[in-house]
This record gives sequence, C-alpha cells and structure tokens, in this order.
Amino acid sequence: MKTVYTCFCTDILHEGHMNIIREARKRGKVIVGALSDKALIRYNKFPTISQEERVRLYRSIEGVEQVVIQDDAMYDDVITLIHPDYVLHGDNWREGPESAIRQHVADLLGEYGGEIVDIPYTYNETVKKIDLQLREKLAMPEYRRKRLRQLIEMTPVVKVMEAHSGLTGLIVEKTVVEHEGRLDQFDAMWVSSLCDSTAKGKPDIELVDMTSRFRTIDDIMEVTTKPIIFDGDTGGLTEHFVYTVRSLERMGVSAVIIEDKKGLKKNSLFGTEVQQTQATIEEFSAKIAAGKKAQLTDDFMIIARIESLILEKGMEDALERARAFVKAGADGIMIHSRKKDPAEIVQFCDRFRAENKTTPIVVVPSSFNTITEEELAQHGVNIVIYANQLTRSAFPAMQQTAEDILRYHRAKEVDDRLMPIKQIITLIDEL
Ligand code: SPV
Ligand code: MG
Repeated sequence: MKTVYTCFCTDILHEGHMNIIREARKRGKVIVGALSDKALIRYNKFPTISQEERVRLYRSIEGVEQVVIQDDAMYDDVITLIHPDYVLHGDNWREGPESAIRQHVADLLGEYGGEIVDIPYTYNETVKKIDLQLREKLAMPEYRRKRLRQLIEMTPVVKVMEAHSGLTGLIVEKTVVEHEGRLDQFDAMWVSSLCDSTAKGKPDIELVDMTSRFRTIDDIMEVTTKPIIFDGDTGGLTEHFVYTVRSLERMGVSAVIIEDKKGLKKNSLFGTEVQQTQATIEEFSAKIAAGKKAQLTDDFMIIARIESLILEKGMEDALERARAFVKAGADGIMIHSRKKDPAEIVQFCDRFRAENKTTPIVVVPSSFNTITEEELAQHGVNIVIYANQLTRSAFPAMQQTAEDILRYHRAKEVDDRLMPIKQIITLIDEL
C-alpha cells in the first residue's frame, strides 16, 4: 500500500481540504501533517486554535490514518521520517513564495522516486467567507492583544516592523519573503512616535497628542491582524498614563513601551547632543506600578525603556534601573543605544540575563544594525524592533520623485520607479 502525505495549517476544515483527503485516499494510506506553531507563524496567518487542537481536528477526519507534527515548513523532517510515495497539496503553491517549498519537496521526493500531486485549489464564496471570518477573529481586540505574549513563547525572536498608517500596516501584515530556502514575515507592528510624528510633519517631542496617536492605531487596526506595540514616549503624567493603558488595552494593543525620561522628550537618536532629562528610578517605578495597577487584562504588557546608555550614564545605571523597573512590575525591558557597535547592548543583555532568565528584552537596532536577529537572540533578546526603516525608505523615494517631476516638467522620467496602480490595488483588500 502506498503512503500519501499532505500538510495542513488550517484552523477550519472546508471543502477544499476534504477534496484533498478524498484525492489522497484514492492513492493510499493517508498521513496528515499539522504544521507546528513555530513553523506556521513564519509562513502563514497566526493560528486561532492551538497546535494540539489542530492535531485533534485533523485526526477527526474520516480516512486519515495518522497525524504527525511537521516542524519544518520545507518538509525535510516529515519526508525523512515518512518517505511518502505521494505529497498532495493545493496547486496554489505553484506560485509566489510557496513555490520555493514546492521545489524543495520535489527535490526531496526525487531522491527516491516519490511524486507531488497538485490538486486544483478550491476557492469559492464559502471558502472566501471562512478566510474572512478567521481574519476577523485575529483582528478582534481580545485575540490580537494576547498575541505578543504568545509569540514570545513560540519563537526565539519576535520581529517587529514600524507602521504609521493603514498602508504601512498592510506592508507589515502582508510581506512574506523566501530567502535561502526559508519563508519569513514580520510578527508584529511598532507604532513609533518618531514615524507617527514625521508622517504628520511634526517633531518627535510628544507634540502629536494621544487622540491623534490612537487614530493612527485605529487606521492600522482596521486593515491588519498582527499585534501592535505602542511607543508611549515618556507615558506623560502618571495620572494620564493610567488612562492611556486602559485605552490601549481596550483597543487590543498588546504592549506599551515607555521610556525613563521626563520633561521635554527628544528623540533618543539625538543622545546627549540635546538637553534630555532622565526620570529618577523612584519616579519611573511609580509610573510603571500605577500602569500595572490600572491594567485590567493579563494580556497587556508595560515595557520599561531604559535610556541610560543613550544619555551616557553607564552600564551599572542601566542594570540598576532594569532591576528596579522589573520589581515595579514591568513586563519587559527595552534597552536602547545609539552606538554603531552593538557591544554595549550585548553586554547589557548578557549581564541582565545572567541575573534574570525570564523578563523579555527588547532592542531597537537602528544604529547597531550589523548584528542579526539570531545573534541578538543568543544574547537573550526576545523582541527586535525595526523602528523607522519604512519611513526612511519612503521619504527619499518621494522626495526624488517630486524633484524629478519639477526638473522634467512631466512624469514620464519617474514612471519606471513607480508601482503600477494595479499593484497598489492588489495590496488593499476589497470586501
Ligand atoms: C521611535 O521609533 O519613535 C523610537 C525609537 O522611540 S528611537 O527613534 O530609536 O528612539
Ligand atoms: Mg519614540
């Protein structure tokens, strides 16, 4: 009897999956793979049910002999283990980033004479509706809010990209790449004070008020499902911060990061070139504690950002603050640096991890941009935020276009650099 393998990563079974199982049964003994959470989040939408629930769901399908966990989106583990005669998949994997997986599977099967069977992909109104319902569930505040904590458990490093509008949110939501045989995507979004202010043509000095910042979050939330980390600047007055925490929680934001500065906040990348005042440990601890007291769910995170390295107050000061802020209730520590060399960040992470094994560490490698996510994870970092790169790439491109149209008195010369309108339209979902 032949062995037939198919991998599922769905939370809901619909006629398309049943069709694959029917086709599989015609060819032999059916083994279904449940793609593990760890592999799935790099490649597909976040799951709305647990890995164990997915296994139970697939086991309940009539005619399925066995369900195994597939821990590798490229299939190496299961093909080595099972040696299937056939691998069945919807033929949609012939295109886009998934085609790299198909090619890899074809190569693996080719080594011993196995075969791929592409099944015509089922897409109709019912399937579309199921897709939309799952998407809606992911976007709901109570599901979205807890996802950052879930991601920290699931993946060695949570990758976060800046978003400051619906459009940039969509880019973070939908960009999936295949590189060197691996698929990857961002896990979450950072609503940066720098980029939100810049998009409005304002300086990053807490001038853009909370109502406006919430409006940006709402624009992003309307069109995306990924979790959001909010840049809360100094958090403002403690008496105001407690209300901010409640509002963010209610909206479904997963975390706020507040920095230990007071008075007129300037962007950290100015460092000591401008006048900036650090809050005392007592003042900032009281703000964290008040925020934690105000918070109603267990999901929401308040992360304390330490500016000691930025303000050249030294490593000991940074570590002392980290200890105190964790004690005050902080759910994570963000350590910032504006040095090109990642050495001080690495040193902080190693020393903090030596005494605290669990509190998540967040870094923003804008200046120290040579170090990779994997290297940072090896030093205990849990969350890496790319805080401003979308803004910094769009701005020069727009400026160049404006200059060239003025230069040539027409738009022809810039046309080759422009995304066709048709392509922009495909980014935006229509109901
Ligand atoms: C932001 O993105 O607004 C930040 C990070 O706070 S940084 O600009 O590096 O200070
Ligand atoms: Mg900021």
